[in-house]
Amino acid sequence: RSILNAYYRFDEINKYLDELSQKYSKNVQVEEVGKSFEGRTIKTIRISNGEQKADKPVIFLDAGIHAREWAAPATALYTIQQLVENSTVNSDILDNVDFIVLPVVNPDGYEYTHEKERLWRKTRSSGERCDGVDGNRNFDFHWAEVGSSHRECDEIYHGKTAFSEPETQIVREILEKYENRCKFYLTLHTYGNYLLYPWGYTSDLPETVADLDEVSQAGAAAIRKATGTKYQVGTSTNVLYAAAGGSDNYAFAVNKVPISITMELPGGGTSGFNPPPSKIEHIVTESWTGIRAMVLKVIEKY
Ligand code: 0X9
Ligand code: ZN
Repeated sequence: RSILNAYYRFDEINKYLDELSQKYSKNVQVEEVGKSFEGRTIKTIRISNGEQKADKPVIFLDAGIHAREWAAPATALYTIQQLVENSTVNSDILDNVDFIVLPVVNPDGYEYTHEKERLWRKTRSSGERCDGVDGNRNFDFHWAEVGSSHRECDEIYHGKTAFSEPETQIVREILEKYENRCKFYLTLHTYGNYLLYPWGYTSDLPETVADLDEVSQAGAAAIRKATGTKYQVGTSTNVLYAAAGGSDNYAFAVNKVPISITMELPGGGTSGFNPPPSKIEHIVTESWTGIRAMVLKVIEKY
């Protein structure tokens, strides 16, 4: 079992992070950032080149806010592995920025998709009639507006209040902690091969659309060149649909992260959300090519 041929369970993921931090203690720090609704310990991993510079720019990558989107945590793990174990090749990145990775935002949901219901999307917080909140509708920016639901049984239920979920509070806290330092927030989802940037609640374009587009296009071009896979690039609203309360728009608008992108990885399997394990290696290596290109473009620009 390896990160290239299996979808790790949440405990295995945490163990993997801890092992890396022991083996590469100079470059890797694992931090407990809070607990999920069901009490699972949520960890981030910070990857640097070992120099302790308090004001170095930061890139924040997260995955797995939607439980069933298994290729997303797998890609986060591959990103971690490349940055840590292939650090010579990636010194062009780590000489310039520190990486913070939160590989599974929603571990309760993730484990639930392994144990009970493969296509569960939401968190696992208790409701009156139905459980769970769509984490990517729970952020406090245009919360409860377009493309989200006030009905707790719906897949896109935005929650009783903004940040009702401990898991989205954790993402908010990380964004706050690295405010000003964070130049790039990338959130991994599946599926459909999209690189999406704000806005996600209106078809209007942000003022800095040219910067967002330049970084996203760099990612799409690198992937196209490497494997031929095509990604569609544009604002969430204009290329996918309008949906308010997402983490990407919150980071961009509230924490002023200049580049904030949702990457919708390739689909596979019967539902689109379950590419067989044999496909993991192709998906994660291809995706890393795009992530690397976007990161280098951000470094060049900021
Ligand atoms: O609907 C979502 O949350 C994302 N798509 S998914 O199929 N993975 O559920 C897209 C989110 C794009 N960003 C915003 N609308 N803010
Ligand atoms: Zn998603």
